Amino acid sequence: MSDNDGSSPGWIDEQLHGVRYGLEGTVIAEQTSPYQRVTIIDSLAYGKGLLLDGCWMTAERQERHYHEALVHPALCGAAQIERVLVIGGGDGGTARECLRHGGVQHLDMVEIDGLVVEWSQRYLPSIGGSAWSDPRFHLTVGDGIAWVGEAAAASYDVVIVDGSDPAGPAEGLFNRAFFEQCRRILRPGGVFATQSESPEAFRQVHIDTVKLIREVFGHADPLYGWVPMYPSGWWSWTFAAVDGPRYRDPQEGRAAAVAPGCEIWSPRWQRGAFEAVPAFVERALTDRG
Ligand code: SPD
Repeated sequence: MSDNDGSSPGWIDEQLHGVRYGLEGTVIAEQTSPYQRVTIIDSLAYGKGLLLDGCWMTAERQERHYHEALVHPALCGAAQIERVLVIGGGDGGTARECLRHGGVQHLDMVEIDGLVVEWSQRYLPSIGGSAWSDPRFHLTVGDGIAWVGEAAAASYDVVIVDGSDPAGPAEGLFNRAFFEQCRRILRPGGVFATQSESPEAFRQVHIDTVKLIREVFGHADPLYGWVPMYPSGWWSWTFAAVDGPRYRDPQEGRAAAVAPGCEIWSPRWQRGAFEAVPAFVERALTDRG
C-alpha cells in the first residue's frame, strides 16, 4: 500500500466527455489493485470519498442519495426479503441499507476488489456502518458474475447490482447473459435492481440498459434521482421483477420501518422518481424501429 498523505488540497475531478466534475480536497490514499486504481480523498464539501479509475463512487456526506434509491424500492417491493444478494457494493452502503430491513435473514455481498472493501472499512467506516459486523452479512471477495452463474435457480428474493460504470471490472454487469442469470436466481416474487447510469452523461448506455432489462424480464422501470458528485448529477436505477412491477408499490410496514431513517427515500419520493422519465427516454424506450 502506498498511502499518499503528503498531498496539498486541490481539485479532484472526474473528467468525462469534455466536462469536469470535481471536489476540493486532498488525496489521502491511492493504489492500483489487480482491477483498478483505487483513490481515497478527503473533501471539504462531502467528507471522505472513493474513486475507482478516476470516477466518483461515493462520499460520506452524499452516499445516501445513491444507496437509498437503489435499495428501498426493491426491499419494500419484493414478496419476501429473507435472502438478498448484492453484487459489487464494496463500500458497504448498499448492504447497510438492506440490513435496515428486519426481514432480511441472510445477505451475500460479492465484491471483486478486496482493496475497495479494505479501504472502505478503514477510511469510510460510516458508509458500511453496522453492516460489516452484522451476523446476517456474508462477504465474498470474488467475481460476482461467476457467483450469479453458479447460484442455484430461485435462491434469492432480491438481487441488487451496485457496480461501477460499464468499463473495466463492471463491464460484464450490463449484458444480456448476466441479466438472464440474475432473473434465473430470483425466487417467485423476487426483485432485481441495478444502477443504470446517467440519462444525461451516459445517455445511450442508460437507454440500452433499460431496454435490455425489459427484454429479459418482460418489463422494467427506471427511477430518476440525483447524485450531485456524479457526471451531470442526474442518475438512474432500474428495477424489474419476476412477476410484474411490484417494486412500484412499497409494502406499508416495511416502508414505515425504514423511511424515518432515510434522507432522500420515501414512498412519495419514489412515486415521483418512477414518474420522472424524461421525454427523450420515454420515446427511445417505446421506439420499436
Ligand atoms: N459513475 C458512478 C457509478 C457508480 C455506481 N456505484 C457506486 C458505488 C456506491 N456503492
